[in-house]
Amino acid sequence: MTLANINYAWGNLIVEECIRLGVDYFCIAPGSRSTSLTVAIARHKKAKTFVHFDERALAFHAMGVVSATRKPVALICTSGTAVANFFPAIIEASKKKLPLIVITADRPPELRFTGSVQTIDQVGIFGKYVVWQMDMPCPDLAIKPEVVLTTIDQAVYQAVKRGGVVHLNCMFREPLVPTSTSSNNKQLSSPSAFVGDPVVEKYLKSVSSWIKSTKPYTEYINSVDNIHIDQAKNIAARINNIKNGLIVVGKIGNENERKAVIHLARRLGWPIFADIASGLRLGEISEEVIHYYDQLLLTKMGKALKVDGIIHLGGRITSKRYYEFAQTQLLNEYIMVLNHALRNDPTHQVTLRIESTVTNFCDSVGPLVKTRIKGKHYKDLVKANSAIDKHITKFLVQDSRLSEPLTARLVSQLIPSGTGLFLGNSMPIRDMDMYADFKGPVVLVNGNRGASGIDGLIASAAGYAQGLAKPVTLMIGDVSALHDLNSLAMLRDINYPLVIVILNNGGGAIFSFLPIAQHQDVFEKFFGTPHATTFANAAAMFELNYAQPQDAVSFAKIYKQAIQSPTATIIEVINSREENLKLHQQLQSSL
Ligand SMILES: Cc1ncc(C[n+]2csc(CCOP(=O)(O)OP(=O)(O)O)c2C)c(N)n1
Repeated sequence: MTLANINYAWGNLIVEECIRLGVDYFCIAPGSRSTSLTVAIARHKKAKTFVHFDERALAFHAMGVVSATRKPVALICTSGTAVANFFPAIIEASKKKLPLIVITADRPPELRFTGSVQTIDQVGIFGKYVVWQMDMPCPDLAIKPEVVLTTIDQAVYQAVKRGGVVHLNCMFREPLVPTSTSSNNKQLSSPSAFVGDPVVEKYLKSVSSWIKSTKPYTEYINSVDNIHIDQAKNIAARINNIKNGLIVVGKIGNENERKAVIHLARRLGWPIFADIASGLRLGEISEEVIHYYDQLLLTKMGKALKVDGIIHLGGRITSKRYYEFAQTQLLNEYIMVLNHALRNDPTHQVTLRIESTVTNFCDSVGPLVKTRIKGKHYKDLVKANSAIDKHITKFLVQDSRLSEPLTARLVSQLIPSGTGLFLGNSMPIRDMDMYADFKGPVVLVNGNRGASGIDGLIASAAGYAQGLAKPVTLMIGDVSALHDLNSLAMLRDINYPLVIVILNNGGGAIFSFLPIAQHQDVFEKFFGTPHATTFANAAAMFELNYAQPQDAVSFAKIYKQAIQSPTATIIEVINSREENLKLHQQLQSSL
């Protein structure tokens, strides 16, 4: 009966986290599918409950409570038309901008659209009347308990911050009634709430420090304009408790933000892992920046690296290895600063989420953190960073081919300072992230990393050039270039030249790095998607300059001309996917 207890564990996680966030008034309508939630609420000593059989009236009651207390209230019902009965009050709450946390139970996916009893399509049912919603999966041992906690934290933050209704649609698979010995336990806010079933106990081990504490898993601070001095002191104290810290920087705004980050890192004596989109990678030669952190994480030293706290400033990180590294660390804090409210935490590790600009954060908190001398892990990283730089230079120069890593490195060296660099998905941004020469000029880096699509990249880069009012270099894969071929027509109408460096390896090179590449019966046709297309005729059709350099010297010559030309240019660099894979592997194993 472990499944019932996993359902119940999720019920307890949801309820306990709601209560820690101040959502302690639960309006419940009776029903079976919501059993895990109802029982968890009923047995929680801090939960205030109000039960009523008519969901329509219950929802209006909940809204009335919120309008009086201005505190969010939770509203719970079973699956089916019960959910629809919440709608009138949700509309009213949304018009009044009242924070309401609607949690509806639902059937598992195998029972949806099957004619199963009491099953309707509940996903997105409240449409534009909710400010945030999520369809939660069925409780499952394969899904970490942290996922449940960060979801509740995000839901309550969205409801309060944006003033409105959030909808969590929670699927539960039978059996629904818990059998764990905790069923008689009335002290559900204590760690003993989660004991009784050895499988569940093991499952909850990763959140044991959350269970022992009384705080929410991810605390949110909304300080867009100004961090209050008390909050700043509190944040600084948490940072001061970190012994071996690391700063990680994703996409950030401008030069001021970059300076503020370096300043903070110097004060803390911590290294910076800087993403290619951070603006701290190209032309930034501060010792704090570990440009080759991705490569470094491949080495023995990188694998042995241990930190107990991370400050993550700005957007997501391109390197997959970084996230793998973060998940192996025993972190006491993962502090994330980002200028919007949305969860940006794919590993579910963030303990403190500050909605603020990076400059505001660094200026308010920076002066309050204690100044430290650089630790040993820092000095080792700096040394390794410069060793990797030398190694990459040597490795790429000795190779006579115009490979994709070498092309990325050449672009990072040759691109004129202050112009734009737009990086396509999937290998171009990775090549630049791994092999760019940080000693090159400072440029403005961008890419479509929100959803990481391979569509619209030429059009986006053209728009970026127009918006920046500067020339832009676009590095793009061949499949992505084919995908957006008709956007070449746009290049006649923009005022600033675009240099499109197409890394043509005759298909999708990224897939050669994935385990599916071992399945030769399906790989080429369905993943590699080979083609023999080259782009000379496309350039001719759209009246663009075109060149196909064969080596580094001719690439440099052509690129320098292209970036000065008023007409857009396609520079096509031909490689094979097999050789590209081999080269990456050789380079990485040589480290
Ligand atoms: C619109 C869209 N369709 C499909 C994908 C899945 N996808 C990711 S990378 C890739 C292949 C890209 O090939 P290419 O542009 O040649 O770049 P390379 O992998 O060779 O660097 C595909 C199809 C996607 N990200 N976006």
